[in-house]
Amino acid sequence: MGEKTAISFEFESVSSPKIKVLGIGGGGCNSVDMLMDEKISGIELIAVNTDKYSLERSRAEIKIQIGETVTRGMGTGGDPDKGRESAQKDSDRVMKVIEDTDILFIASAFGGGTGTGATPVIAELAKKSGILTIAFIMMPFEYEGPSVVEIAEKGLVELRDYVDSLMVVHNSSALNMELTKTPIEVFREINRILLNAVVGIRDIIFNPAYIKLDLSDVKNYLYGKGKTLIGVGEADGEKKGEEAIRRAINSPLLEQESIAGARSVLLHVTHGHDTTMKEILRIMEIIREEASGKMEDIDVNLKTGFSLNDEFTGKIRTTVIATDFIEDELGETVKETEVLDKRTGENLGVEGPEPVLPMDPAKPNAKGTPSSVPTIKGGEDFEPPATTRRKATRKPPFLTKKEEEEKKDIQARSRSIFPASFEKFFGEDE
Ligand SMILES: Nc1nc2c(ncn2[C@@H]2O[C@H](COP(=O)(O)OP(=O)(O)OP(=O)(O)O)[C@@H](O)[C@H]2O)c(=O)[nH]1
Ligand SMILES: [Mg+2]
Repeated sequence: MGEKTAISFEFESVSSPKIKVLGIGGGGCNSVDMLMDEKISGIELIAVNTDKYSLERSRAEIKIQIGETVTRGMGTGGDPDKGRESAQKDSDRVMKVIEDTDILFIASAFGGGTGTGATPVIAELAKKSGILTIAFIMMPFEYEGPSVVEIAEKGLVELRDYVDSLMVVHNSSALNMELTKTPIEVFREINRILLNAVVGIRDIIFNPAYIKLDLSDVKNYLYGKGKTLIGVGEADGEKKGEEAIRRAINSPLLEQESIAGARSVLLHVTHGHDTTMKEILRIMEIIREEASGKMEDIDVNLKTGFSLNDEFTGKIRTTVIATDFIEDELGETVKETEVLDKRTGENLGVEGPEPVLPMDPAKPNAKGTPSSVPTIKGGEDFEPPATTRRKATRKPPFLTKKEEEEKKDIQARSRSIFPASFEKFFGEDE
């Protein structure tokens, strides 16, 4: 008898991925409360606020009061500087709660002081410690007035540098829904986008699948990507595949309301035994059609996972993460606001979005989004005032040296990804 060889395996202890949702300020904490109502498992929910009394009412599992010495337990009264200072003062306590996180969703409503001021500070802390950070930002109703809207938009400019992925909802978009809904129902509808994103990502990572996507895939698709659409769609009936995917890739309340221009799509399909290959292929076809938008021959980097589940007989659920959006060329969603002469109150026309430039010029803007020039009444670029958000196809009127370099870099990378269509897409001059 030969000598017996004892083989022993040593495994590093691997803990399962941690997903947390952290709500900041009044609106952010409301979002967390609404998630508590859904009783979703596998997700830790945290509420952060300056306002001690509103925090006491929160149903979150973990509550962190920030800035006691700054606001003495009250809100900031709409002052983002106080929100920022409060987060800075208590950053250690926030870090302690999030340091073991793999994916952090930050929910915050902008326009007040706590959410707007504290969110960029906390996002920066999270991102710097290597946590995948996804922000879900709710922008104020337009009726709240230009100063609230301006605070919110400045906050968004600041935040962009500190998150991997950004989902923005304008509260005003929800007013296009039935106006018979109560304000709470409207907020719940908005929050459903966050709920779907959180549950969708959890399911991709944890649910059993015969072709499996995992935490690394989710991270690869979301790290440093900026604008993001995460959607879930479910349907039954004859066209269940087609309807499910259309529901997932259209999110009318999100600023990024469709996947047009997305170069990277992660798709997870959950189906029953009755789903055919034809239905699956139709789903892929729709993704490619919708992502390409008006452009032909542009390829989409599409990675897929599949779960077979008896409970899904007769229905299909699709979960989509769309990123790497090509902006401008396909028509960027821009917010245009009326410009009033501060002295006379005269309406001067409309201006485009706030220039998306880094707050600190020494710090690069992660997205390198070009700045815009306001169009002023009487000038060559005059357009009628727009009081509602609408789409516009815009080319950057000029680029800074840095933006020019970033553009060249993007073009070089794009040339290697889809060389055949490059000339057609970017023009022949590069
Ligand atoms: N979608 C949504 N928006 C909200 C909600 N609550 C407030 N908002 C919006 O968010 C903006 C900021 O409000 P809050 O979140 O209460 O402000 P805060 O961050 O607590 O700031 P301070 O109280 O000023 O310190 C408001 O102008 C509202 O438009 C909510 O539950 N859902
Ligand atoms: Mg508050």
